[in-house]
Amino acid sequence: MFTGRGSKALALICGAALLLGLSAVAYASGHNPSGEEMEEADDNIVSIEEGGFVPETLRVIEGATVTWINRDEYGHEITGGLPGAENGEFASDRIFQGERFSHTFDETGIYPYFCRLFTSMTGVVMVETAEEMVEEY
Ligand SMILES: [Cu+2]
Repeated sequence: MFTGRGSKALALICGAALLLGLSAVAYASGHNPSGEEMEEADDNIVSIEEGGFVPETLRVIEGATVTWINRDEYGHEITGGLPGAENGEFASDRIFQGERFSHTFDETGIYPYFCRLFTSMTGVVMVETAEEMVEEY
């Protein structure tokens, strides 16, 4: 909604910038605050709040199911890939306030995603082996 179809080139540039910044972001947000919200103690949750994904970068172990919960007042559509370059890895229908969407990541890798409705909304799921997860601590 913020980025029209005509802004494809800009979106691609933003996508490239996203990839470049990816590793830095990943390390910066590798530790999720936990324990404060007992209701959602599961680590494999991305909250949609105020037009953004929280956390923007989520690290999970291969085989994990990630669930996005829409705590925003607007509907959103989770879409694998970068804005302007959907990759078909996963895609939700429109999820409205209070609804959720889940996807299971069976293979390790870096999975960028964005919101098809508000393409400035981007996030990343990093799927790692148990060994890789341990190495960071
Ligand atoms: Cu959205």
